[in-house]
Amino acid sequence: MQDTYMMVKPEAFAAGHVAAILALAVDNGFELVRVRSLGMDQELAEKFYAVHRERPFFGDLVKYMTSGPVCGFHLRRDDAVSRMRELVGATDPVDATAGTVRFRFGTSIQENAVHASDSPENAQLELGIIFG
Ligand code: 3AN
Repeated sequence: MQDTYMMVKPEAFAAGHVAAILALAVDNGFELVRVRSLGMDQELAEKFYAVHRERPFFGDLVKYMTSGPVCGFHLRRDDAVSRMRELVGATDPVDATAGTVRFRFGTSIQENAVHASDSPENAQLELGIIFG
């Protein structure tokens, strides 16, 4: 069993997609371990996305992630990190395969519905940041 972190981003939260996204995860064999809804402040968003600090979109990303509530899920299954990345789909929703979360709910490369950990190490870091 492996743990991962998935987070519904502000535009998908505001559009009412939290329950549908969680249902997709559960239907794909993920067990819900913990859930937390929160509003990220600038300090938390910068810490969460610290790996992207040097990217040109960092400022916009932090502004976006602090624009409204998000909902974080601690999820578990075998091979959870890769399975969740498959379920979430490509970063840009226009490149995402039909049936993926971003295909269904993403609206742009930045407002792409959800975050999902990209490695088991980052999953542990992110779970620590959000759930303590
Ligand atoms: P992913 O979320 O698919 O792992 P990353 O880690 O490259 O993608 O990017 C983290 C987040 O930064 C994305 N989920 C998206 O919100 C935003 N992002 C990535 N690339 C861009 C871009 N070119 N322009 C604006 N925002 C971006």
